[in-house]
Amino acid sequence: MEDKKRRSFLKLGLTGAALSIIKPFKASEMITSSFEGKTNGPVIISTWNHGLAANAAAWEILSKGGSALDAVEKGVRVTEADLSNRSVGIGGMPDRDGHVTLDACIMDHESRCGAVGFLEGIAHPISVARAIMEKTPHVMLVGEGAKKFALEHGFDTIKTPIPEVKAEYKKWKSENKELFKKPEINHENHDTIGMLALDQFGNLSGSCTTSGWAYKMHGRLGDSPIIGAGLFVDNEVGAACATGLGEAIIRIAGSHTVVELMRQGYTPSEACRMAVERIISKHKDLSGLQCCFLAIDRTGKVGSYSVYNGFNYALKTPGFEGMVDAPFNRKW
Ligand code: SD4
Repeated sequence: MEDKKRRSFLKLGLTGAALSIIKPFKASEMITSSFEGKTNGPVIISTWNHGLAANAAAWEILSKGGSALDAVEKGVRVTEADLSNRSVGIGGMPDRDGHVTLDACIMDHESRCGAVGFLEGIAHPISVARAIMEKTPHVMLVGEGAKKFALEHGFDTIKTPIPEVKAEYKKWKSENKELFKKPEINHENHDTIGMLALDQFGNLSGSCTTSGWAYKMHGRLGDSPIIGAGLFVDNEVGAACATGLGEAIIRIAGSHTVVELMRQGYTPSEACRMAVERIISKHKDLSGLQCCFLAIDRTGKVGSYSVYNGFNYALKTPGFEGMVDAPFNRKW
C-alpha cells in the first residue's frame, strides 16, 4: 500500500465509528505506523473473525489503562462463552468419543505462564489456565486433575456437548465409518482463538483457547495449550500465537520459533513466513495442512502468515478496528 493510501486508511480508522469494519488489506503491506518504534500501545490482534468481538472486550480493559494480561483473558472469554462457536469453548465440537475437551494457555510479560489441557465441563479454560499460573507452582494441569483444580477454585461447570453439538455428533457418527475425520481447517469452521496484546505500559501478553480438532482421538492435545507451540511471549522481543493443525505447529515449536526469529531481527511478518516455510519443509504431504501464525513485536508492529489462503485476523488499535487478510504460501 503506498504511503498516501495508508495515511488515508489510518485517518479513516481514527475518525470512523468504533466498530467500523474496513476492507481487508494485505498484512505484508501493513504497518500500524502510529506504534512503530514506540511502546505506547495499545494494540490487540486475534485470530479469525471471532476476534472482532474478543478484541472489543479486550479493548475495554486496555483503553482504561488496564494490563495486557487482563485484556487477553477477558477478550477470549467472549469467544469461549459463545455457544454458537464450534471451535472454541463450551459450544465446541467433541472428540470421536463424544467428549468436548478444551485446551488453553496464557502468558504474560514476565514470562509467567499457565496452561490447561483435556478439560471437560468447565466454561472458561482460559481463566483456569490463569489460575494455574497464579495459584500453583505448576504451568500445566490436564484432565481430571485440571477439573478438580477448577472445581476447588469455584469455576462454573457446564454440561457438554450442548444439545446442538450432540445432534451434530450423532449425525457425524452415523455418516463416518472411517477412523479419523480429516482436519477441515478454515473451510466451514473458524478455529482457535489466539490473542496478543500490547498495553500502554509496553507490556505484552497472549492467550490461546480451543476445543481443538473436531473428532480428534480421545486424549489428544494440540498445540493450543502448549507454551511455545500455540503461544509464546517474550517481553524483550515480542509475542506469537498459532492456529491450524496443531501437530504440525508442535513439530517446529511454532510460536517460540516466531519469537526467536524476531529476536534475530526479523519483522513479525518475516518471522511468521519463515516459521510457515519451516513447517512446509518438514512435511511431504501438505494437503489439508493449514497452519497460521500471528505475531507482534515489542514496538507494536504486527505480522502474519499462513500455509494456505483464507486466514485472517482481527486488529484493534486506537485508529483501526477490523479484519486483515494474512499473506500465504499457496492457494487451497
Ligand atoms: C489444534 N490448533 O487443536 C488447534 C486447532 C486450530 O484452526 O487452531 N484450528 O490443533
